[in-house]
Amino acid sequence: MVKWSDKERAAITSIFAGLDYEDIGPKALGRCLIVYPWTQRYFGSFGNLSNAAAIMGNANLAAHGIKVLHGLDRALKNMDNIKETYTDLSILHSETLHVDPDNFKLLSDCLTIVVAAKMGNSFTPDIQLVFQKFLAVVVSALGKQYC
Ligand code: HEG
Repeated sequence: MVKWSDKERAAITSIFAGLDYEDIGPKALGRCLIVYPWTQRYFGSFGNLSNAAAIMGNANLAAHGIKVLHGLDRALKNMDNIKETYTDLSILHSETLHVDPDNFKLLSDCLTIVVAAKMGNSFTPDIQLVFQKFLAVVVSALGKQYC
């Protein structure tokens, strides 16, 4: 099981407390679809994704980006039990949505970049370390029900 020090818990809580979900969520998901265009295939019903501007201006995608970020709240509130917390969401992505689990890591990298850009100098290496550790546990948990 993953261990979290008090310092790591405090850092994660403080990073998320400072995030504007409505800004960061759409930017992270939009960036993922632009940088890794094959991830667009899961959002065929969302409307126009024909170029970068269309992706960043797509309201359905923006709403979904916010939803995904709120999905991370579950991990935040259950840091000692992240794998079990995501059992249902992992099954949904695997069995219903057929999302290739490699894409979780790609989205988490885009999220890291967007958060880093937003936090600027406050995104120190120590903060990056704990943020990426948190996302790595989430990515692993979301991939756990694939077999
Ligand atoms: Mg997923 C639905 C969270 C990565 C494609 N995603 C959802 C939902 C949540 C969520 C909370 C709503 C579930 C529900 O309706 O019960 N997603 C989530 C997280 C992460 C992630 C936390 C990774 C950090 N998702 C992800 C990736 C893709 C993807 C990488 C595809 C590239 N998600 C996806 C799709 C849906 C969801 C297609 C259904 C969207 C819809 O039709 O409304």
